Amino acid sequence: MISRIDLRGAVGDPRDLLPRAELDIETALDRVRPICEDVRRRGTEALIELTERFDGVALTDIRVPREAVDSALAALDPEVRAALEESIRRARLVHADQRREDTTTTVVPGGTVTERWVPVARVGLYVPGGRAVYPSSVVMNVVPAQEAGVASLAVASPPQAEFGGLPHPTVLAACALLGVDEVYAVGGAQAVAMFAYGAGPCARADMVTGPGNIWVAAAKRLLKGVIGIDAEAGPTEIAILADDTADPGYVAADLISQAEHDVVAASVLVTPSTDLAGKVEAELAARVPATRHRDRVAEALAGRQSGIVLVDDIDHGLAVVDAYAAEHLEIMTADPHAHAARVRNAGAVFVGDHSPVSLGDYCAGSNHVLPTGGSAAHTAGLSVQTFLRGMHVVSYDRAALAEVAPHVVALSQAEDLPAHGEAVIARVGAGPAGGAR
Ligand code: HSO
Ligand code: ZN
Repeated sequence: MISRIDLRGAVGDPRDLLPRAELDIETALDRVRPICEDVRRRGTEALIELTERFDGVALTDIRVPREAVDSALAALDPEVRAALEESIRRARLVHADQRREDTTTTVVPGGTVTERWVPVARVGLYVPGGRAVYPSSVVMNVVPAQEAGVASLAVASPPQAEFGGLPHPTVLAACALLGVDEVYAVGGAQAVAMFAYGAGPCARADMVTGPGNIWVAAAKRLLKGVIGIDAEAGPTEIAILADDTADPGYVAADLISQAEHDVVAASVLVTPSTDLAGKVEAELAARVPATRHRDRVAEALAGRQSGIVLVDDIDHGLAVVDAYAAEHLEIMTADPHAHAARVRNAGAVFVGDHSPVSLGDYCAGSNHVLPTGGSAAHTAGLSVQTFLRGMHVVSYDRAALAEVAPHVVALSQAEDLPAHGEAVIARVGAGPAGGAR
């Protein structure tokens, strides 16, 4: 079962004391390189051959027919449909508010810099098939791209023999609900290469996002630069900062909920209360055997990446969770809002007794594509911002250029790039001697 890690009175960087699972992407690179190269050179032909080899499906066309997308929606369970619609509605509310207005700064009279926020033109979204089928992740990737104003959006997901060589029907239905009808039955590294280079009916994309297995992650790393990518998503993590006011049943249920994803998922409780620690251990012992994916959950909780971390007090706990920089951080303390306000590093923070991570996974309105592996210290989750680029638009008139000309000339000389200064002098002359205003 879950182990205890006692950091009370510990000195030094807590990161060294809180182990993390690591994904070894480097070794996958060598296998992925020839696959990507093949797609670059032979396009659709390569995709069809690779799909037969890796997915055991003989495609005639990589594009999923529009009718198949529509009929997947028609066949979708009405309860799941209603839930997805609500998930989309809430996500749209939040992500629409993330849109940015262009700003114009008047630097001097006659000299302005405008920051224009321009969406990426075309985005490819990778959706895994097989064991992990997450229509909710389709929502979380598509909604911010659409709210950013991305004009062209395509989805790729591996074909499944059991579904007649089409991607998973719930994934297709989610695409239909979101108004995405350009879907390709292509998976793995070859899907990333398809978006990066374009192939047959699939025009090249500017960016590819979405979760995936190690081959997808390796292809993204390899082709980064050819195509823009989102952050590499590692195994999911939940950290909970709780004191003795927390409900141990809630804490245990939430630790289990993310452990359910993967045997290498991390579930970490940080608490100054040995009393709570004991109660949570008892709750886990009762709940784990009763949960559907008990073997996977038990392995994840027992893994070295999970644990109950004992700290001196809440201040120490806050320092520990900041150092850990969890993908998801729950705060269940006597004053959760005040404590949450002090958090610096987390992908997303879930405050109080009634904001569990699983709410955020599906229906809070927040995004569930979040930085893992400690990268929350420097990276944000997926948002409208992911799909926008700020573009500076510079506009000076002659007088404004003349006024600053001596400074440009001085800097160009200091860098021994005099032609830079000459480009300005050609327009406004050498300017007042001495360069000062
Ligand atoms: N917790 C996962 C997202 C997810 N949960 C999808 C359920 N479905 C990573 O944030
Ligand atoms: Zn989840």
